[in-house]
Formats: sequence, C-alpha cells, structure tokens
Amino acid sequence: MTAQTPGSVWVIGDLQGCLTPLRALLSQPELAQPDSQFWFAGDLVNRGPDSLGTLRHIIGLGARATSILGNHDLHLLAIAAGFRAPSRSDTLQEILSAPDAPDLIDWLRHRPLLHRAQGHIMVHAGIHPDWTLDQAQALAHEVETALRGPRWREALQGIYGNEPLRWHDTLSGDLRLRVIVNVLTRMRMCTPEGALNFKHKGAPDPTSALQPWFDLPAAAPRNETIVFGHWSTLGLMVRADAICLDTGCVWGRALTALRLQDHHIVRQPCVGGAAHAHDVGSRASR
Ligand SMILES: [Mn+2]
Repeated sequence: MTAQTPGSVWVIGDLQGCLTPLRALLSQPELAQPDSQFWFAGDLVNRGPDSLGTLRHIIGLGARATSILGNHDLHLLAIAAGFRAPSRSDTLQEILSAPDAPDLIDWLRHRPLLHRAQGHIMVHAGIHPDWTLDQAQALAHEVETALRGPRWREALQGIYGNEPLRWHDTLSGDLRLRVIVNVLTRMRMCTPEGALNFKHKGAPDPTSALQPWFDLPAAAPRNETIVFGHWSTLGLMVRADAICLDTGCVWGRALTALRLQDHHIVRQPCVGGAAHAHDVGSRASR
C-alpha cells in the first residue's frame, strides 16, 4: 500500500502502561493522520512503567479511540472496588492515588468488552467456538450492563473465579457472567470439548491435547475476523478468521498496529518496558 487510506482504523495490541512506545507508534507517519481512528485491544494498564499516563493519553484521544476491557483492566477495577489486593508485580498504585482516580475508574468501567464494526470483532482474549458472533455481542453486553450499573462492585466480585470451565446457555447469575468474562478476557487454550484451561499460558503446543480457542471448529459459520490480544507468547498472528496483536511490548518486544482496511502492519519496538524484562515468559496476571 502506498497511499494512506482516508479514515484508517488502526487496531493496537496490549499496551500495559507502555506510554513511550504508544506515543512513538501514534507518531509514525502512517498513523499520525488527522482522520485516523484507533482501537485498543484491552490491557491498557499494569506491569509497564506508566499506566496512569497511558490511561490519560487514551482518554485524551476522545472519540478517535475505542478501547475494550482486558483482564488487567478488570483487575484494576477490582482493586478500586476494594475486594482484591494488588499483587507484587502490579504497577497500578499511581492510578489509584491520582487526584482524578474516581473519574479514571468510572471511564474504565464504562468500556465495552467487545467492539464490532467493518467486518471485524475485537475482544481482548477470544470468542468461544460455541457462540455465534451475535451471541458473543449479546453476552458481552450483559457484563457491560452490570459493570455500568450502581452495583458494579458486587457484580465484579461475583465475576472473579475460574469455575465453571464450560459454557452452558442455561448458566445464570454470577456464574454466567464469570464464564462470559473468562472467555472474553482470559481464554487461550481449550479442551477439544471447549472447556477453558487457565494453566497453559505459553505458545500453543501442538503435542498437547489442548487447542487454541481459534482452532476449535466454530458451531456456526463466521464471516467476520476476530481481532484479539492477551497472548504475548502466541505473538503476531494474522489469519483471515483471527488476528492476534499482543506482541509483548511490556516484555521488551514490540507494540503492533494493524490497519483494519487492508491488514497492513506497523511495528514499534518497545524499549520502555524493558525494566520489566525479568518477567519475560512468566505468567500473565490471573
Ligand atoms: Mn490480558
């Protein structure tokens, strides 16, 4: 592609507080167009050097930015809600101590879990193979409604937990929302029957009985491309049906943007996150 498409939409992978690489990426000539739009695949904050600045920067993009919730963003909400304690590797205190913390938390809990436009569906982790895309959108909305309501703290508390590992249409209450959130924000590998597995966090292992969620046969045909992050050990993957954009910026690798219109890729090396490079290959939160 030689010419910049007017009104390009750029989907950007997990930031995790990497503000310096984000600024550098947005300054690259292809992205720095006045009519560019930006989609962020969740995990805006945590583990990186400047979660507060990253959050404020994205809020400052106003209507040009669309962000969805990732597991680290929900973790921040859970700490702000008072029922989870920060872990040693968290870098969220600067947000919680900020004078505008209530506004930042309110902004965050009003973000969607799924964004669908122009033949693409963006989620942080994935969409369960048993779900149609319409169903995924409706299920995400159930959680969004709970998080936006006055009892959002209680709703979020009920969402925390690994069980049940299997989705059933008949699930209700906390357990229903929990599986929806776990699929949309934490899923990587599944059993062939579609049960979630939270232990395998590395790259897909062809010798394992577990399979990446996007390789399980979908119950209904899908004509849209699912764009996701969350899986830095998978890294950049661009297929017609599924695109992963988590290229491990916080682990000292790179930030990746993909232009929705033609799947053109722009990379920004991430040096700012190298302070946390000792965590390379270690567990992601939750
Ligand atoms: Mn994540």
